Parts: sequence; C-alpha cells; structure tokens
Amino acid sequence: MTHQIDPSVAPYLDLHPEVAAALAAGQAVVALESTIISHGMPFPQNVDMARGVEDVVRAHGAVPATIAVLGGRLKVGLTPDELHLLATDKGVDKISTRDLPVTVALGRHGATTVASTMRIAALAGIRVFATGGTGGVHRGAGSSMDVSADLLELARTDVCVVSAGVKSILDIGLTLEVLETQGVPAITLGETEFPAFYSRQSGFTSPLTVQTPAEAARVLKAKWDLGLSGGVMLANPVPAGAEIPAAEITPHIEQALRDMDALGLTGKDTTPYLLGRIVEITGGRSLETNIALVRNNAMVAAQVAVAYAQLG
Ligand code: PSU
Ligand code: MN
Repeated sequence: MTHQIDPSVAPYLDLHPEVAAALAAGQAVVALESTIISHGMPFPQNVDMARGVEDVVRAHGAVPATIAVLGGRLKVGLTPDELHLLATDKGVDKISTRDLPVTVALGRHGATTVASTMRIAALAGIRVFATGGTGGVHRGAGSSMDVSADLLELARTDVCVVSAGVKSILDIGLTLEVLETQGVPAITLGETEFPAFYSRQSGFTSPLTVQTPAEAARVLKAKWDLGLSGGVMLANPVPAGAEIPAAEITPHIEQALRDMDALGLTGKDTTPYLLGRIVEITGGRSLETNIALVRNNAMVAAQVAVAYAQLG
C-alpha cells in the first residue's frame, strides 16, 4: 500500500522525481538529514560525506532522500547544487520541529535535525532514516531541561532512525530511560551493549537486540501493524576498525564540555559546538569516525528499507 500525501501538505512539499517514483512503486527509500551537513561537519568533508552516503544507499538497493527546507519548501531528495548550498551557506539555520512553521512561512533555508527530518519523512511516506547520532538527554538536564526534541519525535512519528547510538556528550542512561517511558524501542543491531557513537561500548546494556536488518524490518511491520505508533531507535555500532574506544574519547568529551561551559553556550548551539570541538581536540580523528559510522548506518538503513518494502 503506497502512502497518500495529505492534500494540505502537498502544496508545501517538493519530492525529487526519483524519490516520488520510488515511493509510488513501493520501493525502498532512505531519508537522510541535513543538520549533519550544515552544522555537524566542516566543509568540504560535509559535502563529500553527503554525496558518499547517498551512494552507499543506492549501492544497497534503495533510493536516498536527503531532506532540508530551502526557500521555505520542504525538500525530499536534493540536487548536487542543493547539497553544496547546505554544506557552504552560513545562512542556513539548524531547524528542529518547533522551527518548521517559521522557516516555511518566512521562506528561509533550514538544515533539518533528526526530529524535523523524521517529521518531513513521515509526511512524504518514508519509514526508514539514516543519521550519525541522535540527540538525547543532555548532561545536567536536571537543571537545564535540555532534552533533544529528537526523543519526542521518536515517541510520536512512525519512522525508524538508524544511528550509531547516543554520544557520550549526552547522558546515555537518562536517554534510554526517556525512550522507555515514551514507548520507543531502543534496539541494537548484533550486540547486547548499546553503542556510544564514537565507541562500540557505552557501559549500558541495550534494552533490545536484533541480529539482522531483516529482523529489524519485521519489528517495524509488527509495531505499526499493531497500531503501536511512533518511531524506533535502531542503534548500529560503529565498525570496529573506525571506533575511538570509550577510554580514549571520554577525556576529550569532558574537555569539550568544560570548554563549552566556559563559553556559556546553551540550547541548540551545544551539539554543533561539541562536535566541532571534539574534531579539533582529536586532530580530525573523530571526523573520520563520524564519516565511517554514517556510511555504515546508511548501509544498514538501506538493508532495512529493502527488507521492509518486501514485507509489503
Ligand atoms: N549527532 C551527530 N551529528 C549531528 C547531530 C547529532 O553526531 O550533526 C545533529 C542531529 O541533526 C540531531 C541534532 O538531530 O544534532 C540534535 O541537536 P539537539 O541536541 O540540539 O537536539
Ligand atoms: Mn537541546
């Protein structure tokens, strides 16, 4: 059964023709976010990553749909020029779900976070989405109340997000608690320990585990067939050859958190700052890890999307 675009949404949405054709034919499509391009990595690695990840999705039998808001239009599937603009234009805002109506109404450019990308993917009828890491409960959230909107979106939007887990710039234990409270399955692929983005290990047992992308696809079908609305967090550990072990990255993360506190940064600026600062502190190594894990997530997301499409 193919998804019908809501008539009230259609006037705002630009589906790339290749994405539209794949969706109409019930073929596998993988959504990709754009905050990671505009605010998550430096140029030119960001644009190379964005193109490379689309190629990985294609190589595994699915159609990539990178999502952003450009000139107020919800774009699902981007041209090479649009990817380049997102990678270079300093006027592109980082936009979460709360920002969407303003960016659309005022005709601005926005790079979409996991939360807003999930929402736009769902409007277009896309069920599987690959990213690097998701947002979560920030350390110190007890006083700052900084809990990523990504977690709320996972609670309400029917999209599977494939990530390398939750960075230990966040409070991983509290993030897993919030997911449980909201009924979101946090499932690790092939491991019993939940991964921590740069590292395969976090010290936290994964709430749930599946062994293969095909099993993950069956989980999605069962969830949504049963009317259990909302998303799934599918955690895919960074490949062993690319990881920065927890013992090595932890002091760097703590350094970056101290530097951030000294600058007084809060809110939406924290995640981009911390990612950039960790790249500086590690002399670029964390960027290589980040690129490797995004590509690995794109592969798994394509495999899940293909298996899910076959379930009909
Ligand atoms: N994690 C990364 N790279 C990123 C992000 C997360 O490794 O670029 C981005 C994603 O777009 C995610 C957002 O949705 O940061 C979370 O931001 P916040 O913590 O402000 O919710
Ligand atoms: Mn936040």
